[in-house]
Amino acid sequence: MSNLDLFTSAAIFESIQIAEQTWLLKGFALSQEKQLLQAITRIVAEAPFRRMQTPNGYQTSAALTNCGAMGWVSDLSGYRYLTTDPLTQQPWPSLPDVFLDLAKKAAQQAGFDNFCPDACLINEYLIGSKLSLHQDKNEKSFAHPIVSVSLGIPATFLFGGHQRHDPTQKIRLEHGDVMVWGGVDRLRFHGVTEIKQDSHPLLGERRINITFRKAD
Ligand code: MD3
Ligand code: FE
Repeated sequence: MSNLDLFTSAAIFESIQIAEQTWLLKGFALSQEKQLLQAITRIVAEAPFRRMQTPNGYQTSAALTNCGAMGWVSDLSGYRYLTTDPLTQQPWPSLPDVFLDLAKKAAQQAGFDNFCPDACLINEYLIGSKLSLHQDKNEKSFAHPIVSVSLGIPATFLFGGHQRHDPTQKIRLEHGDVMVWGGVDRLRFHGVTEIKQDSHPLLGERRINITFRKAD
């Protein structure tokens, strides 16, 4: 399929291969920005952004929420996926069609067919927020890829290796960018450096990252 006709005939993006099974799809989500932000507004009305306690007694730097069947949570006892929001005891808001559609198309574009995410973590970074180097390994199987969508002000993403102290590559993630990684790259260490002062016309002084996973 050409890069021109995934959403509308106007959608144009560049695919940059970062590693063997890691792709940066520049601007892939741009044509859906309004629908994505509308969906986030609805989700956050039901399940607000909140910082979470970490197992070592700190708080996450970013505020977060979830939609979909499984939601990623952190507290003093560890990290895990839950089917309900600990704040409300209610199921997480459902995964909007525009989210699922985008995640599937991005995965397919990067060579992962039939991606069927059941978890969608939404991170809200304010100026100064960061995410330390880590691996995503709370999912039952690492056979599925992960898709991440960046919105709002830019971030510097740290892309590492399979050991914490392996060298990292810095990648700028901008509004509308989508990253997809899986296979041999699924367990790479990664993080986000401190978000610098900036403002985005639609989101203000914020970055929102949406991460799709198959958790169960
Ligand atoms: C990992 N979020 O929530 S995802 C997370 O921007 C998380 O909010 C980040 O890491 C965020 O767990 C980054 C982007 C990403 C992109 C490519 C990767 C993570 C990757 C390639 C390999 C491993
Ligand atoms: Fe991660």
